[in-house]
Amino acid sequence: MKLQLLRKMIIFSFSIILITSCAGDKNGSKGPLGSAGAAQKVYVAPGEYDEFYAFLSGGFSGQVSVYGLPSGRLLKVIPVFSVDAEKAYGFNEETKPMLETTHGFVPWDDAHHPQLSQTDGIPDGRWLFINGNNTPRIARIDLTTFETVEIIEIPNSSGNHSSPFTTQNTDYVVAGTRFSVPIPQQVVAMTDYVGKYKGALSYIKVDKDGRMNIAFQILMPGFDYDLAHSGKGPSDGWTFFTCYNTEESSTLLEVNASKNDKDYIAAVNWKLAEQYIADGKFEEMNTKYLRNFYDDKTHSATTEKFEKVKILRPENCPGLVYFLPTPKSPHGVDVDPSGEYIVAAGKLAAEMTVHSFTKMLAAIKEEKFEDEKYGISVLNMDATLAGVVKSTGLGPLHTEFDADGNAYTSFFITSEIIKWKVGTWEVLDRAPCYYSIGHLMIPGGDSRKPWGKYVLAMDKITKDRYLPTGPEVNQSAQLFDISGDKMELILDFPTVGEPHYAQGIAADVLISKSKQIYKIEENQHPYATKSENDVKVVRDGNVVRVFLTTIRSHFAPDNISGIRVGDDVYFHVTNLEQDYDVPHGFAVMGALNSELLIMPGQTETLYWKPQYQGIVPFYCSDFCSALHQEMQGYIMVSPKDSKTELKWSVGTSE
Ligand code: RUQ
Ligand code: CUA
Repeated sequence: MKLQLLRKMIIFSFSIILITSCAGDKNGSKGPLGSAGAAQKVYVAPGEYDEFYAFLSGGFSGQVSVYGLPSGRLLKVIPVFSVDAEKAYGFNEETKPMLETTHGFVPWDDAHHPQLSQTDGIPDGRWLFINGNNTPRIARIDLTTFETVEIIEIPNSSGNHSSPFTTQNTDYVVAGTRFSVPIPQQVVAMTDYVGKYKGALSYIKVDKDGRMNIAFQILMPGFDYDLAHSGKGPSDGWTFFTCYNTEESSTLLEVNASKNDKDYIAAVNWKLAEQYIADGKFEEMNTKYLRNFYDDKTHSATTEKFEKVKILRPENCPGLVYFLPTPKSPHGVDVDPSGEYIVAAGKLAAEMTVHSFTKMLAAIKEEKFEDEKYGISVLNMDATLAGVVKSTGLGPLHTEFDADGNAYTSFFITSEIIKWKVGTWEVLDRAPCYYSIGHLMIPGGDSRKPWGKYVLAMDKITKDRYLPTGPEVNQSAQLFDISGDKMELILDFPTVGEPHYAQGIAADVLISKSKQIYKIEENQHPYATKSENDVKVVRDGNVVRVFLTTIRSHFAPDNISGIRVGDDVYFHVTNLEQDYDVPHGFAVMGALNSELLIMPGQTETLYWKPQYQGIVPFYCSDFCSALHQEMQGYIMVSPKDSKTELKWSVGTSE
């Protein structure tokens, strides 16, 4: 009954927001500054740089997009979990292995939470990690090249949502399963869910070069693990995961997972886990997962397969995990810059609960437990409580922090950001979002040293904010200036896909590291051609390899004959340019593939199977020079059984 009332309340308040917002009240676009003041704040003059990079997840686009702040200029879309014809990601032979999984080639995922690598709790600009929510994976993007260089599959997991949330020195990234399942996988009736389905929390070790390895997994009760953040400063060594569905229901979760008044935050002592592993307190479980790694030297990805994982069971490892009761169905869990406060946003609660790390340790020591679940002690809520934020907002989702001891929480249902003071819990300001904010981001806002200055709202519903584009309108981001006492809305911009989270970093940290070219002499691609003198076409049975080079403004060779219908043709194209921002493209008529976009000094490979005899053109698809349109060539395709010899040339017609 109570539950129905709550649902009605939520739906009702949500419709009020939509009604008021759709009634043409678009003041939100101006703010108290007026348009001119806001425009000045986001204006970055032509040729000037933005102050921050912002990395937004693409959600169902599977990618990451990079924006400059405060201008909101889209700088790049980085392909991660989805194929991308623009950059040949997942289409060229070099990157196809990146999307291999134990299920086969998966050309898509649901990318949720970008997370910058950190040193001493501060974003250091080495890598960006992001989780794939659908087919459990974590990807790593190298921030010198802005390319995805590694993707690891997470075994025993089903829906990798509470991930990757790095520890403060990037010792680990984490992965918590959204769906619990039988582990190891087997058919267990859903009526037997309780106790038989399990949720794995995975710790993925990140080594000095960024390479990821699954260090261990903790087999948890069959709850749904939603979001996470690792501790920092005094709480370094712990990770906090929100759990919902502590009811362990497998159907109509909308109702059945909202019965308990309180769910939990699982506090995991990963330093203790390391000790248990060192002491041999683990069991080794057979499983399967792949790891794909892209090597900058060979410009190629390879796939490795693994078959074992180390498992820790909390019931055998005292002190490894504790549950902190938290108002129902919490979503975000966020640790303040000091590392002392753990903020949980119960998305069906009106108040926000803040736990104290110091109190948590004391409660553990004094054994202030109120319950036990599958061998895991549940701490007494009053014993860990630091404070309650009485915000009167509805549907709190996620909190970030500024540099001055303030917190900013997004509220989905009442569609607003509420600013409050860490420590006194008093509400200082609130700003409406247009419409229905999900997560928010402050540059460095989940680190030990936030840069502050701006908060970026990622809104779920766009409605009338932009020119209509048919039934589908892009999701929308909104930028607020937070340098004063009051938040001021200064910019709206559409996003790529549906951002579920973002990270921001001062541009200075990345600018000097950004790679401009690949040095041709360092190119170790097995099919690279480093000089026009070395170009060739080689047949081995039905396999034909074309070793091509590009330089403004021609291909070598550009006349090729002797290829036959049904051959397996590989064009290995090396871009000989050594100038910044001079890629060449490569496209072949009728290829069941995308173009290639080859960076200076790089080699990429396009596969093509000719279907018809005749003359087939190829050309450069990236406008590279005044004579770009002349950058083209011909292939003569002979009949299947012909005995034509391979010939190739440039500058001399046969
Ligand atoms: S996250 S808003 Cu809250 Cu993965 Cu989607
Ligand atoms: Cu090369 Cu256009």
